[in-house]
Amino acid sequence: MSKIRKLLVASLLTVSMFATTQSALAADNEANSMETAIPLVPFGTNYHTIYDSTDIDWFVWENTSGKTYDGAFFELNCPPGYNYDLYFIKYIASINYTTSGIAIGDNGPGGTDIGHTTPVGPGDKLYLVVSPRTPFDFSPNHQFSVKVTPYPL
Ligand SMILES: [Ca+2]
Ligand SMILES: [Ca+2]
Repeated sequence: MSKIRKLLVASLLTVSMFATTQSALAADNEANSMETAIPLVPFGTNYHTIYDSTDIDWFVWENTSGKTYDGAFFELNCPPGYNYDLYFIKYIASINYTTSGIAIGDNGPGGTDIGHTTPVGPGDKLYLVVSPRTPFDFSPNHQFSVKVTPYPL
């Protein structure tokens, strides 16, 4: 690799690291309510932080595909040493936007909390709410991730 190319790669890496840090910081006060929930891209992994003991983060996936999925899995991956809780809320479009909510089972610090729902009709909305399990479970420097996986494809 030429010297110039190496420099270019190094500076690009610096820029992307900076961008990641910036978005994590800028996101601190975001997504604290249903109205400001962060849209989830299905199958994508979405990273965020719980920046203090009172922070909560809302995410939403709306089934805009026009089709009915048999179901969807969703998950929260906690950063090592931290335990966050996952609460799931479903809006069912075909039943006048009936809402139901459930706390997803806990798998401890660094664990993955996994839930499942069936079916997911057109216009349904799946909300994921992430919160600290104890007053000591938060870190602006460690990201958790959430993911929703509808099926079949
Ligand atoms: Ca938040
Ligand atoms: Ca947990």
